[in-house]
This record gives sequence, C-alpha cells and structure tokens, in this order.
Amino acid sequence: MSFLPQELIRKKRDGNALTAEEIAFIVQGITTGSMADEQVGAFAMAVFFQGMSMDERIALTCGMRDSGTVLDWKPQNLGRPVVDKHSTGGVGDKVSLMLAPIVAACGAAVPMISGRGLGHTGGTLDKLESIPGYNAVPSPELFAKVTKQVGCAIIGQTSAMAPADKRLYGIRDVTATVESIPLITASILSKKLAAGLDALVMDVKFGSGSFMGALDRSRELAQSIVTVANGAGCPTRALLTDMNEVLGTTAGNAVEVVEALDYLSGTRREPRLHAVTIALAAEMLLASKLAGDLSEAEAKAEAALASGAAAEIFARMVVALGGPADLF
Ligand code: IUR
Repeated sequence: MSFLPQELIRKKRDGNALTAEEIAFIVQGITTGSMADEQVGAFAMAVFFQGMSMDERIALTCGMRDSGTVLDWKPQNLGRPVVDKHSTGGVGDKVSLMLAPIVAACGAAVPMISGRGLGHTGGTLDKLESIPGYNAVPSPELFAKVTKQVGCAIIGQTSAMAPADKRLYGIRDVTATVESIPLITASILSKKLAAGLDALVMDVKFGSGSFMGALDRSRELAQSIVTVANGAGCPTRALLTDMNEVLGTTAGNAVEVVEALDYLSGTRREPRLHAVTIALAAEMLLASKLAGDLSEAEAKAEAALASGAAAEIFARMVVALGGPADLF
C-alpha cells in the first residue's frame, strides 16, 4: 500500500487516528529514507500535539521493532524464560548491574541490551565501559553464547536493532519532540521487544533525578508502556520508583560499578538501592513464572544474593565478555 507522506502528516496534524497500514508506511519511510527529515520531523510534531491512541502506539512500536533484527531465542533451547528490565534512568541507578545476575541465578535468561545516559541520568552502557577490557558490543553469536552459558549478558545496542528508532530519535532530538509519551513508548519498546523477550519489567522513575520528573507524567508513561507492550504480545508490568535522591551512595560510572560489586559480594548494601533491586527482581520472577507469589519471589532473589550465586554469575559474565578475572 502506498500513501503520500504529507497526507498522513496532515491526517495526524488534524487529530485523526492513523491506521496500522498507514503507520507501517511511515515506519518504512523512516527506515528506508524515503521520508525526508522534514517530513519525519513534521510527523513527530503532529504526534507531539495530537497524541496517539493505544492502537496507534502498538502499530508504531511493532513497526519500529521489526525495522531491524529481532532476536529469536527458540533455536538456542535455553530451557529458561527470557526476561529483561528497562529503567527510564536516574542518577546513580546501577540496578541493572545487580539485577541481571540475581534473576539469572534464579533461573531466567537475561539478555539485557542497555543504553547510554540521557540528560543528567547515567546509562548502564556507560558504566560497563569503565570495566577494563569489557566488550559491550560482542558479536550476536557471543551475546547468545554468554546468555546461554552464564544466564545473563549486559551489552550495548547495535545499529542492526530498531534502526527506525535511531533515525526518529535523532530527528526528535533536534525538533523539540522528545517529550511525547507515545513516541517515548514506541522508542523504548521497539528496542526492548527486538530482544525477543518472554516478559518485561519496567522501572519508571519519577523525581528530580529522572528525565521525566513529575509523578503524574511518569505514571502516564508507565501505563502507556504496559498497555502497548502487552498489546504487542510481551507480558509486561511496571513499578514507579522515586528518583528524588541518588539511588545507592554513588553517582559516576566507575564508582557505580564498584558499588554494584560491593552490593553483590555483600560488603555494602544501601537500603533504598536494595529495596528497588529486590522489588524489580521479584517482578521479573513473577512475570516469567519462576515464582508463584511476591514473597516467594523476594525470598528467591535474596537467596541468590546470600549464596553468592549472583556475584558468581556477574564475575563469569565479565570474564566471558573480555573483562578481568579478578574484578571482585
Ligand atoms: N529512551 C529511549 O530509548 N527513547 C526515548 O525516547 C527516551 C528515552 I525520552
């Protein structure tokens, strides 16, 4: 089906809902370059002002997810549910570094594709790069092998995944259209769902140390993400967590890795950081059916820490991805 981009931009500009076919055409235009930068920018601005229905958001998310490589874990015969967490990011939010090995120690596979910081928030990828030798952009084969053999692999996004988001995000950034909940929803989820997950848990941050800030906007984003991800076929739940204070005691790439190591080894566990980590781990275990209720899920996560299993998995992941064997 072919359309004229300007007709679809006009339709959205005037407040009408686009069909799934029309949205697929736009995503194709963004991915192939057949839509010009100014048309993509005008489309983003139309969405910024007019919003999108949940059905439109689902079509946009699925289209952007499918614009590049979508991982399929079935041939790997993991024998484990594939689950991930995504945080909208906050100052000192090093939770992913501990969460992936905890949940892997409880029986899930966690192929975590993480991003860089946005604004004043830090990204997991930035933190990992402070580990000497750590290869955050392994080949797809190595990524699959580490996920299968160790249980988790935390890496950076490759340009093969969700290329439509890469172009759209770049244009949003220079057209003052970043702060659109439908566009943020599709951006985050297109990348996460391209990882072939069985379940997803979102940590949506609010407060001065997050990019969203206001609680009501964060709640709106959480509801949008949960509705759209479930609509796209990925069972998803979200927690809203407070980012008005640094999470843990450090903010900065290398010092946060050190705090994560201390946390895993039991040397130092700041209570707020611990509460958020265990809450998210429990939701991941529930979402992937590795625990039947919240108290069982929390107990499993605590046991994975207490036994040293989570620390051991983190150490093995670092070695498998080229980092030092004596990190702890
Ligand atoms: N993170 C993303 O992946 N996409 C976005 O649009 C924002 C944060 I804002």
